[in-house]
Order: sequence, then C-alpha cells, then structure tokens
Amino acid sequence: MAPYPTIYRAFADHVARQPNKALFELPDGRTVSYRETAEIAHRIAARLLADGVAPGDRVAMQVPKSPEAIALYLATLQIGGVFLPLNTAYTGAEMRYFLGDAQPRVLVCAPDRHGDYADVQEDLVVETLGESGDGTLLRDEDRHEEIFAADAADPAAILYTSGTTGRSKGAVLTHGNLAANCEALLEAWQYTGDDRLIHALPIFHIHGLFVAANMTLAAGASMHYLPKFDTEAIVELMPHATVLMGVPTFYTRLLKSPRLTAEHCAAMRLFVSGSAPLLASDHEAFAARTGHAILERYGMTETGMNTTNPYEGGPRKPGTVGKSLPGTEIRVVDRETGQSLPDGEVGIVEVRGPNVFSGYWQMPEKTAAEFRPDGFFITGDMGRIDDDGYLCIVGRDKDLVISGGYNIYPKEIEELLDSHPKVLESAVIGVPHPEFGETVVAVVVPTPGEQPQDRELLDYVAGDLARFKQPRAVRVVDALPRNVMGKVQKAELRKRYANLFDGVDA
Ligand code: MCA
Ligand code: AMP
Repeated sequence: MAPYPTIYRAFADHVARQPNKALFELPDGRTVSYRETAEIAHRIAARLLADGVAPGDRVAMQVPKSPEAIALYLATLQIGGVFLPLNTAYTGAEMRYFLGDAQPRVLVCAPDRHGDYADVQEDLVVETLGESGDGTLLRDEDRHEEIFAADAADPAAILYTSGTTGRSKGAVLTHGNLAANCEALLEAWQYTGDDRLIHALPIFHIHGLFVAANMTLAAGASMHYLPKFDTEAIVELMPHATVLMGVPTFYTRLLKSPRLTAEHCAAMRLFVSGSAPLLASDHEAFAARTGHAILERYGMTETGMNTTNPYEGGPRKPGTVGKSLPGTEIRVVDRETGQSLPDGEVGIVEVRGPNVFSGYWQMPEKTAAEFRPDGFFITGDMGRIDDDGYLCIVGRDKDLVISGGYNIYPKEIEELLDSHPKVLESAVIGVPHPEFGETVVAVVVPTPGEQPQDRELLDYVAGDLARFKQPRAVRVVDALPRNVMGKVQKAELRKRYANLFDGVDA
C-alpha cells in the first residue's frame, strides 16, 4: 500500500522534481532551494535521532524565524516526531508550564536562552538554533534520509491554546489533519507551484505554519520569507509576489503606506486575512485603494481552517468568513440544546471534518466536553449564516481577547493579578483598539485599605507574562459589576471601557 501522503512527502516530491527551485527568498537576497532545505532537514533529523527522539516523541521549538526553523519542523515530521512550536515571546514561567505538560524529548531554543532551560527538566535535551543557522542543532554533518511511514491518524504537532478555566491545553493535530486542510486550501485558493507568497507571519501558530508554510511546501511554491511584519518591506515585495496572508493588523498598517496602490499591486493575485475579524471598513478601503477584495477566512488551532470567502464564483463579503472548505461541515446551533438553528439566527458555531484535531493532549475529559456525540466540535464562536449561506462570526462565547492575531485568555492574567497582595479581585477584558483590533485592560478591585498603582501591578505581572499579554491599561474600581448569579459581567465592563483607546494613533 502506498504510504499516506503527508505534508513531508509532498515536500519530498518537490525536492525530487525541482531540487534547485528557491523555496525561501530572504531579505538579504539569499535563496534556499528545495534541495538545500531537505539537506538541512536531513542533518537535523540525524541530530534529533541521536538525541533519542522516537516516533511520537515531542520536539519543542522556541527560536527566531529562519529557514532552518522550517527545516526543523520538516525533520520532526520526517522521523515521526510531534512538533511543538512555542511563541518566542514566552517567558520562563510560561515555558516551564509547556515543557512540563508536553514532556518533549528535545527543546530547540535560541543560543542566548540555553542557560534558561539547561536544567529545567531531567531527560530534556536542549539544543540551540540561532537566526543564521548557528547553534548546536546543526553542528554535525550526519544525515538521515529515511521517511517514517506516518498514518493519517498519527500525531504530527501539538499547539497550545489557552483555556477559559485552568491551564493551556495542547491541541493534538494529526498528519491527516494537516494534509487534508492543506489540500482543501490549495483547491479553494487555487494556490500552485507558480505562487510566490509574502511570508511575514510568525511560524509558531497555525496561520504562519500550517496555512502559509504548508501550502507553499505542498504546492512546490516559493516564499519571500521575512523575519517579521514590516510594512515597507512587504510593499517593496509586492511587484515580485502573488499572495499575501496576514492578520487584520497587517492590513490596517499596509493601508497607511502611500505606496500601496493598484499599480503597485498589479502582480498580486490574492490577499488573505484571518485569525481575527477584519473590519469591514478596512476591507472596503483596501478594495478602493488596490482593486483587491481581501479574502477573509476563519479557523482555529483545534481545527485549522474551516471556512473561506470564495476565490471565484461569488463575492468576497466584508464582515463574513464565507462557506465551509471542501470536506468540512459547519453548523450553527443553540448553545443549550445543541439543536441546529435556522439561517439568520445567532448560535454557537460547530465544525466537523478531516481538519478537526484528535483531542487535547492528555485531557480526555476536556476533549469529550468539546465534542457533540455526532462528532461536531464546539468552537465557542458565535455566528449566523446569512442569506447567501455565508458564515458571519458575531462574537465569542469563550472569554478570549484577540490582540493583533494573538490569543490571550483573561483567566491567566486575572490569576496573576489576584495573587498580588494589594489586589482583592480582578477582571481582564478586551477593548477595541485601532491597530490591534482588541487590547487587554485590567479592572482591579483593591484589598481593603490598599491603593495599588498601575505601574506596580504591571511590573508585577511583567516577569511571568509575554509582552503581548500584558494589560495596556489598568482601572482601579470599588467593585466589579455582577449579575444575580454573582458572575462578573464582563460585557458591562467592555461597554464601560469601549472608548478607552479611541484616537490612539493606529
Ligand atoms: C507585538 N506586540 C503586541 C502584539 N505584537 N501587543 C499586543 N498584541 C500583539 N499582537 C507588542 C510588542 O511586544 C511591542 O511591545 C509593541 O507591541 C509594539 O510592537 P510592534 O513592533 O509594533 O509589533 P510587531 O512586531 O510589528 O507585531 C505586531 C503584529 C504581530 C505584526 C500584529 O503581533 C503579528 O505578527 N501577529 C500575528 C499573530 C498570528 O500569527 N496569529 C495567528 C494565530 P513594547 O514596545 O511595548 O515592548 S491564530 C491562528 O493561527 C488561527 C488558527 C487562525 O485563524 O489563523
Ligand atoms: P486560535 O485559538 O488561536 O486558533 O484562534 C481561533 C479564534 O480566532 C477563533 O475561534 C475565532 O474566535 C478567531 N478567528 C479566527 N479567524 C477569524 C475571522 N476571520 N473572523 C473572526 N474571528 C476569527
């Protein structure tokens, strides 16, 4: 029987067919071909095996973006390991949790962080990888070329997604999840080997890794690979590229560049937005300026991509996320009864298909609680289906803040604030922000007799929270608004502070 066509095998086919084609085009003009990428991956694979990685073992990565980091991802898939990418902004405390929970065999970190992790866990091998491929990971010349025969159901990656209660959960995605979602996206967006993607997203999330990079690897395309988002660098690349994938903040920022014109975008065929709601006004302003209707799609860590506006054959409607991808089913149900609702009514969005993850890492009860008996996954997003059958995300049932495309769970910040001796209790909310979509505000009730200052509270959380999670404003109040059940009314707080960042220069 032919082996399951994993993302790695699709990449390996392109290595065989077009070895000299550039996979990465770097800002300094350097290119890295398919063959060169495979060679780096084979060296990393040998090193990981020498470190004792067996099929099913986790390989964690917290490194700056580089072609070698993608090669590390590929090498992990090649040998049947489970890839665990982690945000470079995570602090030591955050990292300790992920390492303790996932128990990786190997952690690959930046050379300057080696000391932070060297003794964090017994049995953990700590390798280093710097921005230019330096570090211990690529020290040896040994190669390993054999491909582990992964099945569709075998785990390929764990991505952590925070929970409304308790700690973060690791979503286990299988080789089948990655391959099926990638295939559906290639078809939906007509993405081919002729495409040249502008890749400016981080590679520790679904968007930058399993949408942008996987599609490029599987199609045999090329990417202009930027270390991070940079408005002018992206505008500069547009005449040499065909596709951009980004979060809404990308588009808010691009619209500020006077060089963004229809003539300048003439070579581009597709602009994709996702990870957070795109403002209809940005959609319209972008279309007026460039002639391109941004294609908005909807996904989540547990499911990869679920829906997309059409590439062809229908309008790309601002404020909607389109229809389900081939092979994926979407429904909107009543929160309590789980019954499907008629089109037009708002309910919880549920999804079923080959893209939906296999479960949370070592949390069978939590996994069971998020699925209906008929296999639909409960997303926690609120939506409705419009007259044209397009899904509109109207809000979230889950207590989540999305800032610049990064997810932030209030619970984690509240627990930290509440542990401060001058804080009796706190509520953390997301409020509208002109650049990041939403930003974090902490509303704090002091311990009787205390008057905590904003600065001392912010300094207190700073050591344990990645910068993007830290509150951008603190409000000290006498009491939190509660409903009759005693539950904090966050909606009321969101209303109260809705205009806090009005007029902040986006
Ligand atoms: C950076 N900062 C942020 C954020 N990013 N603060 C809040 N929210 C953020 N997202 C902080 C920096 O630490 C810095 O703090 C200050 O803001 C200014 O940094 P700046 O240089 O302007 O930021 P940047 O580096 O340009 O980053 C902004 C960004 C970036 C380009 C929007 O956050 C980004 O690339 N976001 C994409 C996230 C993403 O890939 N999401 C997909 C996950 P200070 O100066 O005060 O120290 S969701 C997903 O995968 C699902 C499945 C899906 O549907 O796609
Ligand atoms: P994550 O947990 O990082 O996978 O983030 C997934 C969440 O991002 C979803 O559950 C949605 O709440 C949100 N999201 C992703 N894409 C969109 C979109 N196009 N519009 C609105 N919300 C989105």
